[in-house]
Amino acid sequence: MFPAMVVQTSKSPGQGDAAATSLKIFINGRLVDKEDAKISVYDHGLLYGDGVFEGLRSYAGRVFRLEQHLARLWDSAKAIWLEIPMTRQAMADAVNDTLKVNGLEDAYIRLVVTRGAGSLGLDPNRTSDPQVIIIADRIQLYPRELYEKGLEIVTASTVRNHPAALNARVKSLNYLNNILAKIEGLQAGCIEALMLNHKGEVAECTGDNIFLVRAGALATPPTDAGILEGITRQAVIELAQQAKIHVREMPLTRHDVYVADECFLTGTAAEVIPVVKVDSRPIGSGEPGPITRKLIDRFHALVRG
Ligand code: PXG
Repeated sequence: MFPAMVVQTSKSPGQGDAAATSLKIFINGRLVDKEDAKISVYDHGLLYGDGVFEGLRSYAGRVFRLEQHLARLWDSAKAIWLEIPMTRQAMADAVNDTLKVNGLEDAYIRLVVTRGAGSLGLDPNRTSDPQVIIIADRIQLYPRELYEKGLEIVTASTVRNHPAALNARVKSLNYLNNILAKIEGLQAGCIEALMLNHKGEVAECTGDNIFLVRAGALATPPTDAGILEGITRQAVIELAQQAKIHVREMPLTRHDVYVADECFLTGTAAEVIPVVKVDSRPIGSGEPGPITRKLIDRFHALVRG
């Protein structure tokens, strides 16, 4: 367990008032200046991507679905035999304290738990002191016009991790699978890319879940398609059900995407964003559709209401 939280201010000479206003980062129970927020180069999070993380948002100072994000973080950690050295309640308090000390209301929050520093070998038993890091910073949203005009995406040739290799439900520090697909998207001029699973079915995008609309109903790949069970995905499923829109979690193919009436993505950073073109094919009318717009409005009301 960590000692009571202390706020440390950089003592570096010459920083003057800037140090006092510097962003504070939580590391292992301490809030330190961004410049002083450092971990070992022997940390297995760096050496092997051995660790887990979460990305959260706060709206008007309130963290959206904090308990669900913490539950997913603890599940991810359990799946990789990593014990988080603090309680969930202490983590929740630390998240709120980190927001408050930085005076942030609308923020993006990154939680990171690494395996800790060890020897230059894979053996996790030869590590000590898992590092718990909380970064709260201003949010970098996708350009506003994309929410009105919609995104164009492409299918990446990089297949989503086989669930028996590294299950996509684990939000691990090894995101190379997604990054390789993201690079493919960027090279095609798209900020997101669609990933298929090892069976060739639609899985998800590199950092967002995918939904289709067909004949007035929603469809999204099921958990066992090898996807991260997005918190935003779950919120949108609930909003759709409240709006009496039928939702089916079912295996989907690229064909289903191409012939959908509407398509949108969900994620903590993106919220709900329309997709209007996939692999150069216009989806539906080629403009954000009415069900997508309705769910965007309902999502805004949920998080900001
Ligand atoms: N799929 C994947 C692979 C993700 O990483 C989502 C779906 C959406 O899940 P949530 O719970 O956010 O609705 C994610 C999460 C970032 C960033 O910094 C965002 C994610 C992951 C990593 C980094 O923008 N999205």
